[in-house]
Amino acid sequence: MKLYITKGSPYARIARIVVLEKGLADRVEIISAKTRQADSPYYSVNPSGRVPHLFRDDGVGLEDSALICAYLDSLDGKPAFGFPEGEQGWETRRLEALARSTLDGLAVLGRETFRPKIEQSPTTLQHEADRARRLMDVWEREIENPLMHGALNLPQITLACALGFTALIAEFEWRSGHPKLGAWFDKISAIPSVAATAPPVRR
Ligand SMILES: N[C@@H](CCC(=O)N[C@@H](CS)C(=O)NCC(=O)O)C(=O)O
Repeated sequence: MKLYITKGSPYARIARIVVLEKGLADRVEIISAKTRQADSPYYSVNPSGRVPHLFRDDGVGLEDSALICAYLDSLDGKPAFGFPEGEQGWETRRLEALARSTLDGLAVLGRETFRPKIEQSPTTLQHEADRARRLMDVWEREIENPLMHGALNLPQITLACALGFTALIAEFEWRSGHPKLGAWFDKISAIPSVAATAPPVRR
């Protein structure tokens, strides 16, 4: 299988963590794609131009981190990153959706800050920074949920990738006022699959 990524993409990082956690590193070739570039050869692999994209052994291409993770997780017949039945399952889904919402907002904020200053929208920057700050306050409470601790799951991976992505956004600082979230992030960042996929530091 081939997994197309960029080193800085938090969505691709979610899939890369699952590759490592499921012991699939020998079966999945990681390929760096050129995204957001006119006429990139990557568009012939994935016309949407987005990462992650998984090319399965049977030639079928899958887009979207959640779908790719579900597929990779299913391969050994022992899914570890699905959603349990009942109340626990709804709680896991709720946290995963909240983490994904946080990531979606930070992805927009990051994308805006990476543009040349002259092209940046102050309105978008303000809107997304405000959203992200509100969500950091929510997570400072939610991080005490038992599901955010213990066996690694999709809410934890998604939130780790969202917070990890902020290392690329110089303008956004979230640690002050969020000591529990900061401590949680430091701990999860030390897990080998999370540490091995950290985004490159932006200079
Ligand atoms: N919902 C998708 C989002 C993927 C996504 O937005 N990826 C970004 C990188 S973080 C991308 O490939 N952007 C390239 C582009 O917009 O052309 C997922 O979960 O995989």
